[in-house]
Amino acid sequence: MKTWKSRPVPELPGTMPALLLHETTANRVTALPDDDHASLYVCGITPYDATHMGHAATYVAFDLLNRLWRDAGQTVSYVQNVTDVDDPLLERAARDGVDWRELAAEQTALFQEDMEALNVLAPDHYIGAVESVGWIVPHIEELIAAGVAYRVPGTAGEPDGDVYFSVEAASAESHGSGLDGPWWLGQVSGLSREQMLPVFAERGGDPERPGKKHPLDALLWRVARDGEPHWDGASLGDGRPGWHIECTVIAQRFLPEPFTVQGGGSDLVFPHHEMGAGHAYALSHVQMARHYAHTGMVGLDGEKMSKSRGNLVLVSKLRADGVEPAAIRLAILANHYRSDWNWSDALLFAAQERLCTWRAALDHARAGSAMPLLAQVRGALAADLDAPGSLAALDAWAAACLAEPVVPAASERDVALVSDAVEALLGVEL
Ligand code: 5CA
Ligand code: ZN
Repeated sequence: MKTWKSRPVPELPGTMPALLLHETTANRVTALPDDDHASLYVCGITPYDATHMGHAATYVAFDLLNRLWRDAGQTVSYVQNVTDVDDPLLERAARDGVDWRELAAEQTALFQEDMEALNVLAPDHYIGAVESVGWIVPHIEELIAAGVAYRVPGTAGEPDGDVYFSVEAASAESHGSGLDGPWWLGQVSGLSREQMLPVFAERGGDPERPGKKHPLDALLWRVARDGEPHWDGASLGDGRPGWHIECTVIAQRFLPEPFTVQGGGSDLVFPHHEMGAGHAYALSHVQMARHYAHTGMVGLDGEKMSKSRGNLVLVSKLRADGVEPAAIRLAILANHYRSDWNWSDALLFAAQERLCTWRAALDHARAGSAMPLLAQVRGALAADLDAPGSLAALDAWAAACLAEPVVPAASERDVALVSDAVEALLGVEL
């Protein structure tokens, strides 16, 4: 699928410190590998409604990581998917009497415009579920042949042949802790099976489906039903893939095994990233990702912002109202990516003020002030993407500039370096 356009990233002098990032499975901040090449997969949108502030915050957070790797001189391969066929998308299209393909295409285009406006660097590969069906089918066949997937007979009005991933068969019996060994159920999420059950049901799983070997077995292939889109599934019969296998196959196809970081919102830790890791290990006997990173949930008035709840603040709506995208980005960056936080008008207002202050301060940039500021901004971001810490360093720099107007004029070198640093590292244009 076509991706959006990235703006150029200025090169900065000096060096980036070693990058530390919170790792979900270990639940602590760990060092990222400093190899020449880094690879990133971030779970993309299900395009049935426009980009809300929660999506934007997740993609901006991983955009920081992408920018830091580049600043450190590492090359980055970045892959993102679009879940352009899935139950919620089909339900929304049916509710609104529109074609699901058109709905997906429209919302994906709008998402790309939002990402471009927010100065999020584009992935190298932007891949739809629909375009990956043909790659997925043989991998599901492999899982069946390996004895870790099975067909469920039709019961209670369901047709024969849906394929499920057997968590018991795929799970290693003996295992250590950590990611670099065989997968077992709980390796990524750290949840007990009792804790998994309600979350599984809440997030697209079907623990009650009759005929499954284990309630937590995850859908790999849904055979065709009347009125539902379906594709040629070779020996599986016509149908469509389950959600987790899509991301696994796309990641394995376009990234090294293991790739460096798997990212997404914290709502994806279980079952999505847990099952995805299980599918990947069962297919290749190599762990899927070296590091799992998750963003906190953005809410409105204390409730998670979600398309299903309808409590959305849309990036496109704010843009249409004339809000500068750089201010939206700065409002997001005022929160640490791992915390759960609420969107508010006050947050946006504060970001607009901050942008004005920084711009005014540039006119008074003092000679020699930019390099120490750059070191502080890099230091904050390298320590688990502490964007609020980097904003505080810039606020302090701006306050110092504005406190004493420079005579006769601002240092041009420092003006250029501060604006390049803010653009390259934070993705904000001054
Ligand atoms: N298509 C799947 C991933 S394969 C999906 O979760 N789509 S989504 O449209 O629901 O979400 C897109 C991304 O935004 C995911 O990474 C998700 O974890 C993240 N996300 C969704 N809601 C929020 C929220 N309220 N706050 C922060 N991130 C969110
Ligand atoms: Zn995904």
